[in-house]
Amino acid sequence: MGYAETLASATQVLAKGNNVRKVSGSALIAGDIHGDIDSLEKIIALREALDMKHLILLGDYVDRGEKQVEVVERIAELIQSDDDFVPLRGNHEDAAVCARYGFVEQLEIHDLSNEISFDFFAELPMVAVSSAVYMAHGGIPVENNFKVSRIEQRSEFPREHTLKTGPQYEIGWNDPLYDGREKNHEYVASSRGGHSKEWGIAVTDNFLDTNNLELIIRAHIAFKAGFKWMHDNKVLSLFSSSSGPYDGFTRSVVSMELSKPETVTFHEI
Ligand SMILES: [Mn+2]
Repeated sequence: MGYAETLASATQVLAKGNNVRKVSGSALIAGDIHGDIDSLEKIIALREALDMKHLILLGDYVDRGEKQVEVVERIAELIQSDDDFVPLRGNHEDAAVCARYGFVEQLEIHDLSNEISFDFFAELPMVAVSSAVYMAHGGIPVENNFKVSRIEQRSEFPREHTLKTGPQYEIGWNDPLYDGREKNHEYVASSRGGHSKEWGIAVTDNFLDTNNLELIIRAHIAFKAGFKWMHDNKVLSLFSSSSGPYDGFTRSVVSMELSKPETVTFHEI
């Protein structure tokens, strides 16, 4: 199958699911990929080697890096053969962002369809959740007593090629405050612009209490070390690309038992 057929088939598989994927057992979890096909192949091989049930990718497959089309096609391929593979939607899986940061240009170079690509991106789930862990690309919406179940039904949140506001948008774009600022602010407007926000530890605590969870694992910030713990170890940020502008960055992933946050184990790939 070529790119168009592979994505169209994967889109049909994804359309049967909702915005939130329930996960349990063991998992390998990775952050931003940004066109780093070498990273993606190593992540897939590591999940096999460690015999992890799930592979959970936290989004941002395209823009900036060198092999964006290859990464998207590989993810679409895996979706068709593996129910335990959970690729979440990042803020870069968005038509307006891709027009600005490189993927639309890559599609032109490879003579591939924008429409098929963005239909596929729009069907990706936003969130994976276990009995203890919430996983999303950016994180959580700044909303008092926000319940994960509120965004579950795809019928209430139509899949848009471009997200502009609302809980889905904030899940893809928001960042945790850190380096002390998390204790001084409930939330602030994000330096990323748009409607995105940076949230403090009070929002993390309210969210975890409301949903009876213990840990948030998210991506979205390019930490050179590949990861950062925040909010008294209740938020873990991951980054897993060393392609393009991220040359020299450490690619971090974690394996864990999804019901036990204390089992988080780091791997450099
Ligand atoms: Mn991002």
